Amino acid sequence: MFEKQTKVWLVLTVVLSLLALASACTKKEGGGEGNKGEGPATGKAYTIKGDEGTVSGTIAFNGTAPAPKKIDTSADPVCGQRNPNLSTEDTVVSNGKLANAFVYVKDGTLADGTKIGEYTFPTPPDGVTLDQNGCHYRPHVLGIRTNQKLKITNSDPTQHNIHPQPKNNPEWNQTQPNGAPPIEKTFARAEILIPVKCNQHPWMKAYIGVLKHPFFAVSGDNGTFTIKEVPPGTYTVAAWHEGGAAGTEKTMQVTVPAKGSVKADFAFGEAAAASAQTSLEMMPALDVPMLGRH
Ligand SMILES: [Cu+2]
Repeated sequence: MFEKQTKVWLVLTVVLSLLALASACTKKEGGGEGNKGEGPATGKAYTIKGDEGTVSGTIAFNGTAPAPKKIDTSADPVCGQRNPNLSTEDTVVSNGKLANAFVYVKDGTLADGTKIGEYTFPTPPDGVTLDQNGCHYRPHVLGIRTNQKLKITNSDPTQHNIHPQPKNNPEWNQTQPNGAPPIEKTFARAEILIPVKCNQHPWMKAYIGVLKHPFFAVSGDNGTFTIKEVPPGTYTVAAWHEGGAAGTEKTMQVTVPAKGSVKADFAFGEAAAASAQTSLEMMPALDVPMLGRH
């Protein structure tokens, strides 16, 4: 009787230890591992054919836009001196048009029948700059390619601590005193979108969209965007805007004609809220614990 009980406990202990081990592995790997095979590029190289087209449009904001709020910069008097009118930038609307929406080709098939994800596109040799200027990030939203250089500069007479919080890429944070050289980083995996904060100034916020292809744009102050050199084909175009836990994304199907252009107009705000869909890309990938995974 005693012996049988001991055996049961032994088996239970072993099973529980294995389960604990499995969940520890899962945690260490993070949520985004294995996400759609965003690793090294394996597809065929796309070459410009001269028949590429354009996707352009306007991002509208329906209803009353929230008024920008003045930011309390008392945590760092230098920021107050440098930028006395610093205010929130989460919803920048003028004349009913929304700035800082990230618009990109999410998926689709070229006229030659190849999925967009099967092609590779050369990484631009030039980097993209994210500047800390007046104690906010400029630009507020930016797009970059996988493995393209991100150059972070500090134009302020104070110290910043840039801290991107990705789900599919490694997280890091780095202090950058005034006068320090630019910090250069890359992101190996596509990710929509990486929130960036500053550990020094709690109000500072930026978003970085990382894509394997060059077909993305950010809406300007007049709400318009243009994505050029898009190969003819039928695509899902997505517009992402910050807000809520993981932003809001809207999608639509478009067909880009050879040497032609197509419109993709989106709307955010009140009237559009009902059809809003929360970005799935930003949610942690479902990860089932597996024994002996590594
Ligand atoms: Cu800062």
